[in-house]
Amino acid sequence: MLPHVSEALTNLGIPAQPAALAIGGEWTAGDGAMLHSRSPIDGAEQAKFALATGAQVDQAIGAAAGAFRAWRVTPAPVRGEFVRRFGEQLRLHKADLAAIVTAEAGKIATEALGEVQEMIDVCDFAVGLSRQLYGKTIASERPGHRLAEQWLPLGPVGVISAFNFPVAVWAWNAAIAWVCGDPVVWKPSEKTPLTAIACQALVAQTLASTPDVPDAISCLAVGGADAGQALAASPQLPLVSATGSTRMGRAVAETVAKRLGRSLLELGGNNGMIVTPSADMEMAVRSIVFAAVGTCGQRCTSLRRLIVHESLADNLRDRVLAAYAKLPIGDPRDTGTLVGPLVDEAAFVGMQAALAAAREQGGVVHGGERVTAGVPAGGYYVTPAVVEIAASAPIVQQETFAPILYLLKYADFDAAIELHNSVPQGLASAVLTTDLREAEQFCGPAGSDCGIVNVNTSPSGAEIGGAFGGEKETGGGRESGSDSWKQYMRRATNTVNYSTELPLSQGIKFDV
Ligand code: UN1
Repeated sequence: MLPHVSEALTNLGIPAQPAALAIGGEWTAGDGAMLHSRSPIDGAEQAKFALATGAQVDQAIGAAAGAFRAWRVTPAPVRGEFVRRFGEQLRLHKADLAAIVTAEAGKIATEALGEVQEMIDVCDFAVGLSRQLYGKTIASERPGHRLAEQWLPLGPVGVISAFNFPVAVWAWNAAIAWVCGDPVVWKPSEKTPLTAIACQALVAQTLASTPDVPDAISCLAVGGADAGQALAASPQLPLVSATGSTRMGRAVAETVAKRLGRSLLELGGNNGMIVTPSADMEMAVRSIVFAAVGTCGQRCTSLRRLIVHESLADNLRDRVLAAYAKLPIGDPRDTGTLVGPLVDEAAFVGMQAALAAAREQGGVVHGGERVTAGVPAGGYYVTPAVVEIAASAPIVQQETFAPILYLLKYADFDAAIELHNSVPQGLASAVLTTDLREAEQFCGPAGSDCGIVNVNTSPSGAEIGGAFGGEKETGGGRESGSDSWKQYMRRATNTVNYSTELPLSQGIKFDV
C-alpha cells in the first residue's frame, strides 16, 4: 500500500506551490504559461504553477556549465559516492516517490515501486562504474611510445523524458552522467511535473549532505516544447538524451545535428513477439498479458504485435481473451488492480482512432471500450483490445500508446521473422520457443532487428544492467547499463613519447 500523494509530497518536503525551475536546491518560479496538471486516476487537478521558459532553461544550462568545471576534475569514485548517497535517499523514500508516480502516470503500485527500484538499481550500477571507467592501452608501432585512451567528462547533458517512465529514465541518464562527470539539465514531461520535482528535492537533500559537490550538477526545468527546444539548441550541451515519440525525437535530433551535437534517442517501439508451436503456452499467456496490458499498454516496450503460428492462433487468442476478461481494471492505488487508467483523454481518443482504423482495414476488434463502472470517475479506463488483422494492414505499422494487441498469423518461421521486422520501429522483441534453432536464429544476424531481443520472456520489463534502446525509428540510442556510459564521455587518444628520439608513425621520414 502506497501513502496518499499529499502525504508523500509532505514527506519529501514539496511545497504546495512548487516552482518550475531548480538549480540544485534553489527553486525559482517559472515565467511561462500556467501548467494545470491532472491525475489520470480521476482527472483531479494536482499541480498548478507557471512553467519555465526557454530563457530560464538557458539560465539552468549556464549554471550546469559552471558546475561542470569543478565536477569534471572531481575523482570519479567521489562522484560515485554522491550517487550512492542519492540511491540511499531513494531507498528511504521509495514508497513516497512511487505514490507520486502512481498519481501522475497512473501506474499500479507494484509497477510504480518497480520503477523506483529501477532508479535504485541504476544508482548501484553507476557507483560500481565510477571505479571502472576504463580506457585501453594500445600497442604503439613506435619505440619508446605509449598509446592509450582516456575517457573524460563530456559536459552538461540535457535530458528530455516522457510521462510513462517519469523517474526511471531520468535516473538512467542522471546516475550515469554524474559518475561520468557531467551535470544534468532535465526537462520532464508536463504530464508528470511532481515526480520530477520530487526527484529534484531528493537530489537537493543529497547535495545538502555533500557540500563539496556543485549544486548545479542537477538542474530541473519543468517547461513545454520551447524548453525542450532550448535544450536541443544549446551549444553548451554536447549531449541531449531524449525519450518520447518519434516525432519529438526527430525534432530534437534535427536541432542537435545542426550544431553537430550528440543526441541519444529512445523513441517509438512497435514491439513484436513470435509464438511458435513448441512454446510453453502457459508461459506465453502470462508473458503476453504482462507485456500488452502492463502500464496500460503505455510502455515503450509494450507488446503491440503478436505473431502466432497459424496452428495456435485461435487457441491462443481465446486464452488471452479469457485472461483479459479476468483482469482487475481500476484505481491503480488499490491492491490487486492490474490495469490502471490511460494517461489522459488524448490517449483514449488516440486509442479509439486506432481501433476505428483497424476495423476499417478489416480487423476484428475484441475489447477496447471505455470502462466507467467500478473505476474512479474522471479517469480514462479501458478494456485492453485484441485485434485480429491482416499483417499488411497499415495500422499495424503505427505505435499507439494504449493496450492494443494486433494478432497476426504466420506459417513459416523465416516469414515470421520477416514480418516481425517489417515495421519502421526497432525497440523490443521476443520469441517464445523451446526449439534451440529458432531461438538462436531469432537472436542472430538474420533474426530480430531490434535492440532488445528476448527468448521465452516478454519484450517488456528490461533490467538496467543491459544497454536499453533500439534501432531504426527508435533512434539508435542505448541507455542505462553495459557500456552506455561511453556516450556520456569523450575519448581522448594519448600518444606519449618517453624516448629521446622522434620517430614518426607509418615510418615517415621528415628530417628538418
Ligand atoms: C520506457 O518505456 O520508456 O523495459 C522504458 C521496460 C522498462 C523501461 C521502459 N524497464 O519496460
